[in-house]
Amino acid sequence: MTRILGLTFALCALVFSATVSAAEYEWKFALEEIDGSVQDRYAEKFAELMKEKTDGRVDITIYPYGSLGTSTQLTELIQKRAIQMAFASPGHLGSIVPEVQVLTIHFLFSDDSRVNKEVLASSDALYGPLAEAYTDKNLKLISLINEGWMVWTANKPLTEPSDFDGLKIRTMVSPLLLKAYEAYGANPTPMAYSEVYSGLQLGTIDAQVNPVFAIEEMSFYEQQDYMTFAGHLPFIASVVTNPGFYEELPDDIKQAISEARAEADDYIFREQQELNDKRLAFIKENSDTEIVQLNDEQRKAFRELAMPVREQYKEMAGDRGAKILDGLVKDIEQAEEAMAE
Ligand code: 6CS
Repeated sequence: MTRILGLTFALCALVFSATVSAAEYEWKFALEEIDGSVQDRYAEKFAELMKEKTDGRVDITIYPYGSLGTSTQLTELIQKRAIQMAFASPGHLGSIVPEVQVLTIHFLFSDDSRVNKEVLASSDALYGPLAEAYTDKNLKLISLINEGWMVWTANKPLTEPSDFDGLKIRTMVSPLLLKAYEAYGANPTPMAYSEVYSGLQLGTIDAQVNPVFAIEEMSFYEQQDYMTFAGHLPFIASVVTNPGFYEELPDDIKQAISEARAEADDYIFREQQELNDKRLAFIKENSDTEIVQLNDEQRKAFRELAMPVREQYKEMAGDRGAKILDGLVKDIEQAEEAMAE
């Protein structure tokens, strides 16, 4: 009932927010993050590039988190063709597209962010069978971007798996994330992004995990004494549209999307690194939060426990999921080799 009411509210908000514009195409781009975030910076750049490349024929309005609903509600708005573009993080989208949870598996990606960028831009596994899985759920995958390394925050350092024993760590809602943290002995608690701060404040959760920029802009660090960097997973988000809407676009607009996507991907790769660095410096200067960096030996203990989660992924995502996982592992290895040359 709450979800239906939320969606109805979002649809009404969209109707009332329609503005007069001279552009031939007016698109709404909804974010899972607030103003100034990585997704906001990406959307701003994408909108600017689309305007330039189409001589103003495409005008994109950005809707930050909170204006249209939770991540899952934004995905529903895309499926219903009520909005034209949105971010959909695998950590939430996995409840709708099980195969996308491959992008939430710990210690699968390279430690080298440049390798991950290449893979996210052009992996055959991701833009082949994974994109097909999106289409089956009435979504079109436009792009995949890396928003920075996920960091664990808690009121203690999390340096070995036993530190997770019974820890109530908030996760996004995709079911594989629960398996990932259960493998470390934790008590994972899925909830919407908007509820995390109060969850930490009221003690309904002990810990959470997000990239640095988000820990700063959502003020999570105010409620947590430690940030532990394990390098276990880059935060990946997908940019989506509606397949029917996309197919009806003329070829020149589709071409502009393809070019704008490639340029915005390059831009955000640099921008997110700078933003994450800047916000970590801010947290260090403005709080007593302790920063903990795991060494190779410590990471190995977590990696070993995370390996069986790959089999659990295959059980959840079926034959197509198995093909995506095996293909992605190869694509990462090949990109690592190419980077080493
Ligand atoms: O933790 C979350 O739910 C959210 N975190 C980020 C950084 N972006 C969107 C996502 O919904």
